[in-house]
Amino acid sequence: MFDLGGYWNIKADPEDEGLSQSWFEDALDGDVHTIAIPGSWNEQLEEQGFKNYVGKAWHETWFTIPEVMQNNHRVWIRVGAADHRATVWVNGTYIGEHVGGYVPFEFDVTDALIEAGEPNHLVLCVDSTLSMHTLPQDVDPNSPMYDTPAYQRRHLYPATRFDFFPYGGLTRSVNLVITPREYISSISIDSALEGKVDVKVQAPVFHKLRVQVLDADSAILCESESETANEFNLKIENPRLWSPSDPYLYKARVSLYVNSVIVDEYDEEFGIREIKVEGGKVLFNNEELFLAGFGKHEEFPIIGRGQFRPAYIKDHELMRWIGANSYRTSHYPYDEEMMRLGDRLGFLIIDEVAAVSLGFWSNNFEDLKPLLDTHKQAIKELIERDRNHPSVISWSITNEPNLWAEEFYQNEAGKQYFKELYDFTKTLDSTRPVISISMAMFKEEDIVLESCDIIGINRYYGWYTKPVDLDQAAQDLANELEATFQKYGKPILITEFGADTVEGLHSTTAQMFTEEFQTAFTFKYLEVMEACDFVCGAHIWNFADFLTPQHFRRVVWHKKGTFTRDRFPKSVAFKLREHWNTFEKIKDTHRPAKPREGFLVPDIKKPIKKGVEYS
Ligand code: GCB
Repeated sequence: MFDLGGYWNIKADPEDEGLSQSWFEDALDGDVHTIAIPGSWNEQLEEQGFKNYVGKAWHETWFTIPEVMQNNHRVWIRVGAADHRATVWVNGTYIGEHVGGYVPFEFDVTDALIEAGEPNHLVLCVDSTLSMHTLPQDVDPNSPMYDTPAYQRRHLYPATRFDFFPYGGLTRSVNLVITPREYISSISIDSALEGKVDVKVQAPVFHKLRVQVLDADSAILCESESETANEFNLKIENPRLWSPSDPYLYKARVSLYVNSVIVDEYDEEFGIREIKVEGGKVLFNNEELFLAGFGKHEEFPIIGRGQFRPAYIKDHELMRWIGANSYRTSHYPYDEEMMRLGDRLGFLIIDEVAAVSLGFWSNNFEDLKPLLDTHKQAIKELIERDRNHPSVISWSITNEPNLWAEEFYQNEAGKQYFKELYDFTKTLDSTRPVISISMAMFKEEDIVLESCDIIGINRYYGWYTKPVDLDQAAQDLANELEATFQKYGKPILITEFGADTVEGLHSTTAQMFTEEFQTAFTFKYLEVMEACDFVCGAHIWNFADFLTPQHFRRVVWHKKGTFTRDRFPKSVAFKLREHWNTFEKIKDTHRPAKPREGFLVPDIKKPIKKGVEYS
């Protein structure tokens, strides 16, 4: 695999003329800029007018392949994510199109390559435009509803249906992948606590497949092979379980034979652990689970929603420092490297599709089918990508549908929509609970709560409603939690609660936006929910401040972060650290390895050597 990241060319296409003028044929010309890939175009090229640009932009680079690699191999272009639609050409030949951001896709480009050793021209047209049939959706500018005075006050710039910045571009790595002519195309692994390991392999052509299970030291524990089957049932004796405190990973080594020779081989890591919902509780390896952590965003200064490996490590380290054991990939799938880190470092992840503030436009279920198809496809692609990660404990299939309070929601069509989605998810993966997340409007009556195993609720009593009155907020929250549990008997995760906070603002009285108010708000909520047996966790909104469209209620950034956008702690972080690191509802086995002691963490120092000459 070769990383095609680096400095590419980019040209915006606001008039949508690139296709008709065949911009994919020759090197881009005219208003062409240099852009670092991976990375969103918005902040990098702010001074060139890209800051708020939503639309098409053409990207190009060149790559060469040495002869030994090109001959007798297949060559693929793999794109980690293109937000939100990408069309690909190589040397002027149309290769394919992928719709939907945040997930990877790949194309076989072998037949479009020129002679080995010569530069190939790769062009991707990336379109960040959304619609009512995409995920996420757009606001429908043609709907008369958005012209009413009530909605005029909700308009955002750039216009979005959601509260995060609409970055566009090639946000994750673009790779050249060289495989043999015959190759393994996918591996999926299911395991159970007693050591059962089921591996399913896809390969377009094979004469024999072999699967071996290896421990972390690469010793072979068991194996199986077949000339006809592609499903293997293996067993590990006395398995070492995966948990946050001991994130132990096995490997499935899959070998593909053609004419008795191994032509392709792949190692896929997995962990043995179980997550289930029983009697209003979530059990992890048969112990009651309490999730402490955050809703996050995948975004950073300058790089936008671009792959940023050091920040991925830093974020996990900050979560370890604060005593969190989990997070949600709000409001879209994150870089798959985050899941890999979660596997290694022992974090529990709720994996979300980009179905944020879903809006329906009809009371007739049939009319909603195009959106439902997109939604199912997004769930399918997410599960295909992430199902082998032990860190992924649940699929989040929607966040706050009907946030925009459109009139078509609380009805039979809506119920059927979510029921189909839930059933569909379960057919793809029955081993993980499904979570659906509601907003406050219909409380326990919200139709989305019927179709899930874990109820997620985002609540802002004391902030968006009845601001400042935290005692009232506590009462409202307690009442709603009780009523919701009575109605469904399902565990409830508070997936969001929080207060916008400007670091450095202080007050001696209850004053929104100050650090003291954020702390008071957070701990009032924790007090209420931690007293309820059926609440399986608290995810604070948000881990860090993030960029959002412009609106009078946001001062450039969304400020509900526990950390600033550049990852410095606000005062609430220290109190949370004290609380979560000692909170008895979080079992020791459900905590990632402890951070270093103390507040002033000593640096790692080299011992001073005596007698060494000073230079
Ligand atoms: C929510 C949304 C989240 C927002 C948050 C807020 O419920 O899920 O995307 O950022 O509220 O603070 O308004």
